[in-house]
Amino acid sequence: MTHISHYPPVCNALEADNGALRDAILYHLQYSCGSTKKEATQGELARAVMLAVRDLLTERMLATEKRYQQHNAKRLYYLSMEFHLGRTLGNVLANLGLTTLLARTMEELGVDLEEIREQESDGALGTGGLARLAACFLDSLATLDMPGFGYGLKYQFGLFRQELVQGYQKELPGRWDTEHNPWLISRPDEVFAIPMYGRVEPSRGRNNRYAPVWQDQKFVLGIPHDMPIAGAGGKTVNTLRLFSARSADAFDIQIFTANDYFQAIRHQLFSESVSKMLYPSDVDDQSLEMRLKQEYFLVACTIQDIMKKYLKTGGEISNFAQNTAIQLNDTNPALAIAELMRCLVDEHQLDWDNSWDITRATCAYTSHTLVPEAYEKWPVQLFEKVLPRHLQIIYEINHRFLHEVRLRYPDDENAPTRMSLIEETGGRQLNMAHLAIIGSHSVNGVAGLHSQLLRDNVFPDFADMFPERFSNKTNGVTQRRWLYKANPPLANLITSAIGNEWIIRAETLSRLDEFAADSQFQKQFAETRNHNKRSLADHIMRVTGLVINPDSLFDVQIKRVHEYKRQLLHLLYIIHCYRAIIEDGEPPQVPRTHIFAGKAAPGDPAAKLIIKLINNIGQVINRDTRTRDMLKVVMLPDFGVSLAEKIIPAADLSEQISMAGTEASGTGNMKLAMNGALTIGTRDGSNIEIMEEVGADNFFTFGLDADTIEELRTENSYNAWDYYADNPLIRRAVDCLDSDMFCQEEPGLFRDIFASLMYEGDYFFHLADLESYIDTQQQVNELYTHPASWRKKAILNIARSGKFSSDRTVMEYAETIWQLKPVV
Ligand code: Z16
Repeated sequence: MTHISHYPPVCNALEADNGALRDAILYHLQYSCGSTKKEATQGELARAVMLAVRDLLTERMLATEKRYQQHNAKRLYYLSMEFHLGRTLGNVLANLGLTTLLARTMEELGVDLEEIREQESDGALGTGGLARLAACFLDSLATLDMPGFGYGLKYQFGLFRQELVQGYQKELPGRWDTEHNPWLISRPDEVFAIPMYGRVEPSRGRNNRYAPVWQDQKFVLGIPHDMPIAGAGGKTVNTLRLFSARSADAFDIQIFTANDYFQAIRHQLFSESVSKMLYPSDVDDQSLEMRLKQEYFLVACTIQDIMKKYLKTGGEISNFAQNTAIQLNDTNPALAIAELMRCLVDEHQLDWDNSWDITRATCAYTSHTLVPEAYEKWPVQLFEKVLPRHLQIIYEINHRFLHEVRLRYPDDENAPTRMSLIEETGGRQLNMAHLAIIGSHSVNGVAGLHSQLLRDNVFPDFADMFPERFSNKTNGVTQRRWLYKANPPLANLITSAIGNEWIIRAETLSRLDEFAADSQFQKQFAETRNHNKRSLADHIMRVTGLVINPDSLFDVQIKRVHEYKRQLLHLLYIIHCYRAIIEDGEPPQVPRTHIFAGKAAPGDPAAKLIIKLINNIGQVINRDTRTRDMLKVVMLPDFGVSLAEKIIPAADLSEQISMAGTEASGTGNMKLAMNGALTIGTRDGSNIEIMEEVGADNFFTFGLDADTIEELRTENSYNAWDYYADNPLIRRAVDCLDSDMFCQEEPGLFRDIFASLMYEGDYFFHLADLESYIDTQQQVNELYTHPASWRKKAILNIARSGKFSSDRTVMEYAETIWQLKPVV
């Protein structure tokens, strides 16, 4: 099914002459770092290594571009405000097949490669799954030899680094060095000038054509920086292009010297703030304006860049859509639709209808959420101030669209109000999802259930009017980072059993099916797991000082902390177990270590309090001698790609317990299943599909389904007190939050959580699902006491996880949305 033919990698040529890599490293140590082998710091060595590896990528990147031009290939631009790359070195080495060679080279140089790799910090230009998905897609696109390019922003400060201070989340600047990042190739000569603010003058242009002129703008300059993205085998190297903002004045000596010097510097600060940091969206007006500028900046730089490249290679505007696909990652880059219209109508003097056809044929939109607040809306007033011309264009789009709506639904007088781009209730606002749907030829969700809910509940009017636009593309993750690179012991075992084809064809993992019950294979599988669990135990010891039992069941919940993901449900279960031990003298059947990791949004006090609760429960339980080796609770700080790569290979149980109907897809669930963890999960997001693939026997599911919850909600018939009254075990667990059992030093600290459950309607149905969850956890314990049965199911999870490769996802997008073909 996949198109890749060249694995193992082409650059094994280097093997023949391993002096070349060493020489390149020494060269960069001297000429790029200005150092010597004797004097070099670890940081300089790491930089020299990365630059030497980058040279290999640069050659391939240029060759790839040449190949694309020769084929006049259609290109995909993946627009995203966020990309979560993690570390790059290990991934490049894995994809190029250079890990062993570099290890040997470093040994010759007397340097520990592991230490070098630890020098690199995570490229965390994003918050959650959406950002990591984008990075997985880039890996798959390159592996599939497809001309697909990421477009994003080079934030000076990406996602914050998380520390835990007295159990509270503390936010610190991230460590990814964007100024001197060895992977990035800066291109200051390809600068783009981006207009903002100003006003629009109606005027008559050529041929007496109405030609509005946007003038008196402020300009911000966009500078591209390219990150090479190497696919498996290393034949194709695409790029992720990140823009940074610069002041226009800095380039204009005139302004700088003639006018007020300090005024000029102030303007510089104003401009550069555009890519300063990943602005949170849930915030005050000033940040809102920054966020709008930032989203526009990405979109405008990208469209200019695409156009310039397209015209330079001889493309005709009328064929633009045949040669270009733009994928909008959530609503953040939806402004691309208005900007492309502006570019075609204002700058290329194309007529409206043609421009609109081109725009729609080019753009496609992915929604990643069911959380209503995540759908962006811009106050019209703010929008008009920053982007006056775009507002006009959006009015015109809306005017024409509502005309169609009236023709189509003559008897439904509210249809135009419901579907308008401009919401009139609660202050006038632009609805960016509506713009994204109207201006695209494709709208997709990220898992089967999610796509269905989008059609039925979120955008029913649009699904009725444009049924052919809506589709599903279930997410996937790259097995190269998440299994091959993250879990070498297991990867080697798999390869020894079924060969290495799975690295580029994940569906061949199914060959493992026949090994699932094989006692020899099971034994080897158990060894890899033990090894990984011991490494994680060591890491936990180093980071937290806590000694955990590596033979206990590792029960893992790692993801953003948010009420809908229900870390609280997991905690209520832990409290339940704790009280069973200390009050009922009932030790659990199997010892467990509960491992949490995740960040809360800085502006989300409820999520932050949950983090504190995890830590406090850990404090109390871990030091209570009555629980001894049976129960431990760990929270590891600073969740991100690198930490996930440590935890996932060691996980026995994967917690995917969001309230059904809230998690669009989830992708951590896929990574964990692919590494042989069993899932305990609700029927939500892609859990449903994982269960279908691996088989209900090999998956623990519990809780109410999305339909039932929706029903209870509309009927208003759910009452947490019923569950509290009916089940003394539930009451005993929940009551702890009203008491000071876990907050002796800060009495009353968790009463708000109790109140949200008991007095504020338990919006996420914790109590409704708790009993079913506890019962299912009991089945987990049961199974864990039968290691052979457990291992068999774990191996079957790996064997049947092929569907969840992002290679499959990307091929689906390529075939049905982008019309994108491999170029070899
Ligand atoms: C995000 O990470 C996601 C959705 C969203 O609107 C914004 C952000 Cl930052 C996540 C979804 O929550 C998750 O279910 C999904 O798997 C992921 O996007 C990738 O599609």
